[in-house]
Amino acid sequence: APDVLAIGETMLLVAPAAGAPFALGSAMTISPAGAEANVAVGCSGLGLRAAWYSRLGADAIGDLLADGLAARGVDTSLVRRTDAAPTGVMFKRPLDGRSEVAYYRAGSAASTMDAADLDVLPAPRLVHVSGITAALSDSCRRLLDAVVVERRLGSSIVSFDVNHRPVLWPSPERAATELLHLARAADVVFVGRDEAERLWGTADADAVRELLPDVPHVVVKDAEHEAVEFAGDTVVRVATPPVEVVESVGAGDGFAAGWIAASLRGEDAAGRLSAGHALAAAVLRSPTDHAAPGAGAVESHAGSVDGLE
Ligand code: KDG
Repeated sequence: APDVLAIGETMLLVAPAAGAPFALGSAMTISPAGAEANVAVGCSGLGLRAAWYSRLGADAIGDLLADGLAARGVDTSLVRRTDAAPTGVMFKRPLDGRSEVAYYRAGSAASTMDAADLDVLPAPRLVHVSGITAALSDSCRRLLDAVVVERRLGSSIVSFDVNHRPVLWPSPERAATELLHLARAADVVFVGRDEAERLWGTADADAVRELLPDVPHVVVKDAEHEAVEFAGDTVVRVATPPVEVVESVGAGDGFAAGWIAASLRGEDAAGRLSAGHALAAAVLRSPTDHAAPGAGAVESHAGSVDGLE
C-alpha cells in the first residue's frame, strides 16, 4: 500500500503561455490541475510512495493527465478510466493581475466517483482529500463521507484540506455546514484564515480551533504571515519565510504535502509547519503548480520557530 493516497479530481488546465493574452490564436499551455494530485506530487518529490485516485475519461485528455502525473512520480495505477463521461477542463484567464478561473467539469468523469470506488482502493498510511470533492456531485459527497466520517479506508490517517471553492457550491450555507461536518471528522485539517472567514465568519485561529475541538491536528494558515498548529493542548506557530512569488497556485497543496511528509517521518509540530512552508515556498517560486522533485525538502525544523509546545 502507498504511504499517501490522494483522492480528488484532476482537470486539464488551459492557460495563456507566459505573457500571452487570453485571445483567439494566442499560445496556450496545458498542465494538470487538481489540488489533491498536487499533494501527491509534492509527497512523491519528498520521497514518499504517493498514489492518486480519481476517475478520468477514456479520452486523450485523460491519457495526458495520467501520463503527466506518473511522470511526476505519482502512482496512477489505481485510476479508473471511463468512457461514460469526459475528463474535466479548466481555463485560467489573467485579469487585472489576478487569474479568473472557468471550470468545464460539471458531469465530468471524476464527478461520477462514488463510495463504492473505495472497495478497490488499498488502505494507505494517510489518505488526503479536500472539500472540493464534496461539491462535485451527490455521489462524490458520499465518497467523501465514506472516507472521512465512516473511515472506510481502515486505520488510515485522514487528512482534509477545506479547499472552499465558492463557485462549486449551491449556496454559502451549504458549503459552511458540509465542510464543517467533514472537518470535524478528520484527523488533520488544513484551512486558510481567509477561507475560515468566508465560510464560518471568523479569521481568528483560536476561534477556528474552537469550531474543531476534537480534531487531533488543526493547521490554520495565514499565507504571508504564519501557520498555526493546534494539536491536543499545544499551539505552535511558525512564521512564513519570505519568498519571491512567481505563481501562487498550488502553494496550499505544497504546504499540505510538506506537512504530511514531515508528519509521517515523525517530526514535531514546528518541524511539520516548517516543512509545509518550505514546500509551499518552492511551489510559489515555480511557474507551475508544483515544485521540482526534492525542492522544499527540509532536514529538520530550521527557521523562525515560535512555539509553545
Ligand atoms: O489547488 C490549486 C489548484 O489545483 C486548484 O485550484 C484546481 O483542483 C482545483 C480546483 O478544483 O479548483
